[in-house]
Amino acid sequence: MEARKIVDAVKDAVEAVTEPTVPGTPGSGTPGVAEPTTPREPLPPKSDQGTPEPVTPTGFDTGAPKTARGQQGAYLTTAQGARLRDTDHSLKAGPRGPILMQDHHFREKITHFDHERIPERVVHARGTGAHGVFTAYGSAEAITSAGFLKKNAETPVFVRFSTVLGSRGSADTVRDTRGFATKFYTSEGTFDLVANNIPVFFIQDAIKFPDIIHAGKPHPDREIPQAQSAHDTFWDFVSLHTEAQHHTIWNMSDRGIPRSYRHMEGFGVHTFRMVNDAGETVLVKFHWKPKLGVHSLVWEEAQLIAGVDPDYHRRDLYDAIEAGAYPEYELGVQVFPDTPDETFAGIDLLDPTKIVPEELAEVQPIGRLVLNRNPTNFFAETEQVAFHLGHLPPGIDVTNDPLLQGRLFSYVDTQLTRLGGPNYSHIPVNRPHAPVNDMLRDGFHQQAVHAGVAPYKPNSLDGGNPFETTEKAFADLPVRVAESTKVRENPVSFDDHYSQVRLFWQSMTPVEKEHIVSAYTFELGKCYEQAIKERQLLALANIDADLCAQVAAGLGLPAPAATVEPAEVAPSPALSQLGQEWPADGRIIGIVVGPDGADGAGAVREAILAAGALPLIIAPAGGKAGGLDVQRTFNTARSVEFDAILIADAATPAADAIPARDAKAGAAGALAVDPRVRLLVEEAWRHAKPVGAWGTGTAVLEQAGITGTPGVFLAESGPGALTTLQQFLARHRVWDRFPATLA
Ligand code: HDD
Repeated sequence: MEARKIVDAVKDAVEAVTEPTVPGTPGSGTPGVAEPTTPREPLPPKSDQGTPEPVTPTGFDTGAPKTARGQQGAYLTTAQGARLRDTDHSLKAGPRGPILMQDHHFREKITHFDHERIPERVVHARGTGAHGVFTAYGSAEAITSAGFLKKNAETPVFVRFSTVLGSRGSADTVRDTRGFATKFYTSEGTFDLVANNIPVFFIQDAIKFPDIIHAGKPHPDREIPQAQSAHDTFWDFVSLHTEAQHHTIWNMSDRGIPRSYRHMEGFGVHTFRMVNDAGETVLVKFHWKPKLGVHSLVWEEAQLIAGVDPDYHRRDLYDAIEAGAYPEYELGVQVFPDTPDETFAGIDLLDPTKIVPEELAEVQPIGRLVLNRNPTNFFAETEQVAFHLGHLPPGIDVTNDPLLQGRLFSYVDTQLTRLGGPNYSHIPVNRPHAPVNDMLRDGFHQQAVHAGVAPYKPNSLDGGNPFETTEKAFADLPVRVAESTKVRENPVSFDDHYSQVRLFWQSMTPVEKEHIVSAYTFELGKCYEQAIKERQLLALANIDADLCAQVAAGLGLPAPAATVEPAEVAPSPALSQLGQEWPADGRIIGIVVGPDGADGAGAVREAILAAGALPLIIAPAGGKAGGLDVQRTFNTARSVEFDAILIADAATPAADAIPARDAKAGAAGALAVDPRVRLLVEEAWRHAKPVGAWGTGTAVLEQAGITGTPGVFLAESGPGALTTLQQFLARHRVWDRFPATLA
């Protein structure tokens, strides 16, 4: 009896709060703009929203509509095109009854949703992509027959940038290698240049790839840490497997935390072979050089961004393209004679843990890439794009680099799981722009309606089609393969694991060296196993005694003696990121104003825009500040978003807006500075960014105690501040401020 009462009471209460309402109608409780009730013309489908066109060997048109899967028409339909009256309620046996099995719309909707996810990439899972155009200079015509490298040839491309270790949802700014994979849709077949922002690799033989990746990925028991190399298994592996030391020092340098994908070099890593129309061959290494120069974050900044804006690099690329600040890169090659020993200046060109310093072989520009279009749909394009080193047009071929050889297997293999079968080249983003006439048939997700009856050769039934040809065809070069016996061995030249690591270290400026020492100290400091730290210190001793001593001091451990005689190396200045000046295009400058704006802020904003950089007005609240549109408020702004800060107004807050813990801000009688503005300035200063002020803004610099330090300037007016600022931005950071900071 008691239980019955409780049930009734609950029922009454539930009925009281479930008065039926119509969404979007007055009184329905739906805030803001109501859902439109009459259909409008939808936006026209974008060019790449169609289904893949039917591919047939003979050009047979199946008559299928070309845009069958683009969003079309005003009315909702099932997957079969039947219009629907209601997609908000399942079909039930009465309003309170169970769902009926016959609800085909419910089952279609939920089943499709249940299968929306595909496996993330086993490495490089986190990434972002863009479309662009590659224009050849013609300078490579003498060394390759590839049509897309002929003078002024324009080739559409898709690029995907990525980190390596993290999962799909991990942060962008972690310390890691970055992928830089480019698909050139050439008229002679697709060419994929699957590159990284580091010119060497951890391993010399592809058979070790699962080992290095298992070591770098999170620990298998706890699945932590995410997207990090600062843990025991990574350092366990690289300290034992010392050929990884070269790649590792690049990761520990500022290259491991790029400022953006627009500020990053790319390297094909391996040596490739090019062949010209006369059949002559050369060996080449590919380099991408960013127009904006190579710049990096500082470590504390990278860590903060990972929390404040984990999509930082993805957002940067997307916003830059939307704003018309198209990222640009120049493609270059180092060219070497194709000699039987495949070495250059004593460097084994088949060893992917070695570079050829640019001072020994100049990088010769062969074309320019402009990224000018964001994907329409992230999943369709960026997630489904599939790269493969074996996608080679006539004129470019592989070498026997054992890492490259293994990659030739892995990239096709991995797509079979990731994209669910062998027909991934039918996915729009993967479709070649060259005519396809293969004899591959059937399989999961087949999109082509192949005509003909004889997908085999030789045949007579299809008139002997398709025919082989020597004209513009890929040729397997008659490269000599040494007569040898089967072995599981590397060439002896691969045994030198330290001399080029030393070369890298010795090519760094003092600031860059300081950052490398901090990075090693941080990462090893996160390891638990004493033996691993000691073993890595031994590897550092074999690289450079000074490097080892500094890291050992940071860890509080003795510096071991080297076990390998240090090599004599000639530093390569091209490896340093410092010492040059670069355009300030697309750099982001925060201008702090008060609630009523600030004198000169509007003029300086215009001048920044005219200089090709991006000004963002930061004010106490959103909306307008003295006629200026406010883009960031004191609540939403954080220093890491900006390359420089200008304070036009001390932005004096109302007394009660200052949190109690900051009540001591400023000396007695001084302007009260909003603590968030002070934090903005202090962080920017710590990260060696230029900071300037005029008017009452100068009070902020004084209260932060940074007046008179390098890169901190007081200007008479807004335009005056910009002139000074540009000089600092050209060098990216105020390097003189290091190493006084611990960034
Ligand atoms: Fe790899 C993806 C770059 C060695 C196996 N790799 C992948 C991507 C890049 C690279 C940029 C992401 C492509 C995308 O955006 O879809 N990988 C490199 C470079 C290497 C390298 C520059 C050394 C010079 N990779 C390497 C080895 C193996 C693989 C030695 C295996 C033996 N890589 C793969 C893979 C991935 C991949 C498992 C994962 C997703 C994919 O291929 O499509 O096949």
